[in-house]
Amino acid sequence: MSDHPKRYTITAALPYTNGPVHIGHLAGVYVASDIYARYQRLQGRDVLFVCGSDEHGVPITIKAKKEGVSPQQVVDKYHAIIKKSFEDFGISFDNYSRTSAEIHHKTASEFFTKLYDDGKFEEEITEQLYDPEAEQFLADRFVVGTCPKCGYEESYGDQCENCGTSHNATDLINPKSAISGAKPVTKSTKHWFLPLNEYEEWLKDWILKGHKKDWKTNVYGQCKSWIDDGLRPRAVTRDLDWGIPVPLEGAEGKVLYVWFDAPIGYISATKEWAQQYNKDWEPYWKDKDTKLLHFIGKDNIVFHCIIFPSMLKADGSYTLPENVPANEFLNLEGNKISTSKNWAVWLHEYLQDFPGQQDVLRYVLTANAPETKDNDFTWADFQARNNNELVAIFGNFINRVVVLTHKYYNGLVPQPAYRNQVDTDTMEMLKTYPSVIADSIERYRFREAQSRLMEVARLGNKYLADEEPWKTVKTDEERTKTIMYVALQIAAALAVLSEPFLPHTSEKLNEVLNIPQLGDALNWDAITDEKELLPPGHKIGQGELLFSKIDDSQIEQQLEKLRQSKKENEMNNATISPQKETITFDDFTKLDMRVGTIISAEKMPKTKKLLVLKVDTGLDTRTIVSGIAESYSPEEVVGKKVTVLVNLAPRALRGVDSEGMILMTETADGKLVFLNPDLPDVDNGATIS
Ligand code: B3M
Ligand code: ZN
Repeated sequence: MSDHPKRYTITAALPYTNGPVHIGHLAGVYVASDIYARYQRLQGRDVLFVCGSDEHGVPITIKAKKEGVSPQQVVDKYHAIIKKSFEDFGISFDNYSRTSAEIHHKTASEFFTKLYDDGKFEEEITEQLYDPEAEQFLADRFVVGTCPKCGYEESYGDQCENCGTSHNATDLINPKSAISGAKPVTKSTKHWFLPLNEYEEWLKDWILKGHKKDWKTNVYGQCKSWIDDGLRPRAVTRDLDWGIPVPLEGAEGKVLYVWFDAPIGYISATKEWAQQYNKDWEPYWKDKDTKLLHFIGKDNIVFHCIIFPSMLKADGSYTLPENVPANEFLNLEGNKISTSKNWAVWLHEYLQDFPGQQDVLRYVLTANAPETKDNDFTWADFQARNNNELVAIFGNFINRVVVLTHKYYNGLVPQPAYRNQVDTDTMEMLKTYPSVIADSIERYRFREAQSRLMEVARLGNKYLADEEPWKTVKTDEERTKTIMYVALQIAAALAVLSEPFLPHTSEKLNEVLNIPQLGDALNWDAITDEKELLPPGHKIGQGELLFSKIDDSQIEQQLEKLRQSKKENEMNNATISPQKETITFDDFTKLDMRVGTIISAEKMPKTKKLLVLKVDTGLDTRTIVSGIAESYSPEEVVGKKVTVLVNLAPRALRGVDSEGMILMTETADGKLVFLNPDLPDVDNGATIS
C-alpha cells in the first residue's frame, strides 16, 4: 500500500432536515463513508468523520408552510429523528452537528465576511423573479418552468432534475411561482456573486489537468462537462427570511444561499468537535498532509467539486478535497425513491421493524451499492441475501466453529499438530485478504471489498466441509485439533475484517471469541503477519447466533407498506382535471391527426425522459421527440400504432427537431400509455376526426 497522509477529514453530505433519512441516502452516502472511516480508524489513522443536519434552504420553508409550523419546528423534529437513527444504525460520526447551531452561523458569517473583505465577491443589482401575489422574491426552488436545455417542463429554478443542468431561475421558459402559481415578474434586488468564471482556469488545472483522473468516472465526467460549458458568476445570497443573515449593512431580508452555508457546515462540525475534545480544528482543514474526502450523492457533485472548492480557494487558507467519491442513485422495487410519494424505506422505521438487524441492511445496501450506476433495492433480494449469505455462509461458519470448540475442547483453542498442505494453503490464502480488502476500500469499491470479506467466510466454510472435523474426531484426535485451530483463526480474522462493514456483528463476534481478552494485538496487520490470532489455550466465550433467518411474513409486511403508499398516491392523483375552455368546430378541424406506426426508437442521450422516435405517418417518415422513456423502453415501442398530431409546428428539443406529437394518456400510477388505434385494416395516414 502507498504511504498515507497524516490525517483524514471525511465528510458525509448533510441531510436536508425536511424529512427522515431513507435507504437511498444510506446507500449513496452514509454506509460507504462509514465503512471508509471505520477502516481508516482500524488502521490506527487519525480520522475525523463529520456530518450534520442541513437546516436551511427553501425545501424546509416549503415543508413548514405545508405543515403550518415554523421552519425551526420542522428542523428540530427531523434533526432529532435523523440523529437518533444514525446513532442506532451505527454510523460512526465523530460529530453530527446542525447548521442552525450558533457555531455554524458564526463560522459561515465569518467565511462570507473574509471573502467580502478580500474583494472576492461581485456585487450586482439584478432582476430577480418576484411573486406579485405572495409579495415576495422567489427563491430557486419556488420557481418551476421549462428547462432551457432539455425541455423538461417541471425544472426547478436552480437545477433541472431531468438533465441535471444547473441554471438560474431567470433562464427558465414559462416560469411559475410554486407558492401562488402566479407568473412571476422581475424586480431588482442586490446580491453578491462568486465569480466562478474567474476560477475556470484554475479548476481546469486542478481537476482536468491535475491528478483528478483517479476520481470516479461519473464525478470526473460531470465536472468536465460543467467546466467545458463555461462557468458563470453564482449568487451566494438570497432574498429569504430563513437562513443565515448576510452579515453586511444594507442586506436586511437577505440570507446566505443554502449551498454557500451548508458545506461550511463541515468546518463548523469540526470546530464543534474540537471544542468538545479540546483539540485544534485547523490541521483537519488547513494542513497540507490532511486528506479531505467528501462522500455525496451524484446530485451534489457540482457543489462539492466546483463551487465549494472555489470558495475554499477564494479564502486561500484551506486544503482542497482529495477525492469526492459520489454514488449514483438507489431505486426501490423498480421505482425512484420519493419522499413526497412515501416510496421509501425509512431508516427509523426499519430500525423498529428489524430490531438488532442493522447489519443486514448495511450488508444489502453495500452489496447493491449504486457505485457506478443506479441500482435497485428489493425486499426479495434483502431476504435472500440475509438467508443465503449472512445466515448460511457467515453465520453458519461461526456457529459451527463455536459449537465444536465447546463440544470438543470445552471452549479452549486447541494446540495444533502437523499442518498438511490444505492447512498451509488455507492459512496462506487467509493472509492475503487484509490487503485485498484494504485495496478495494482505498479505491472506494465497497461492494467489491465486502464480497472479498464474504470470501473469507466461504473459505472457512469450505475448509470445515472438506476436512470434516466431526468425522476425524472419532479417528484422529491430533488432526481434529489442527483443523479446529485453523478454523478458529479464520473466525478471528472475520471478527477483525468485518468491522468496517458489519460493526454490530464484529462486536458480537469479538465477544463470542472473547477477543478483548487478548488486548490490542489482534488487528488488521496481525492477520497478514500470521501472528497467532487466537493462541492455544485461549478460552472463547459462549455462542450467540450472529444472524437469523428473515421469514416471508416479515417481507410481506414491508411489501404491504409499499402497496399502501402506492394506493394512497393513486388516490391523491385521481383528481380529474377540470374541462378546458370551449373551442369551436373550426378550432377542432385545425388539428390534423393521423394514424402512424413507430418504426424506430432510441434514447435521447443524457436524458431520462426522452425518446427520439421515427414515425411513419403515411404522409412521410418523421422524427418525433416524446417524453415517454420512463414508461417504455425503445424496444417496446417499435411497431406500435399510434395517434399523431402531424401539423404541430416543429420545435427543437435538445437540439433535435420534433415534428409532431403522439397522443397519450396517463394511468393512475403515472405510466404514460399510447392512445392506440389498434384497429384492423387502418393504414398509416388515416385521418382521425
Ligand atoms: N443537503 C443534500 C441533499 O441534496 C444536501 C447536501 C448538503 S452537503 C453540504 O440532500
Ligand atoms: Zn433539463
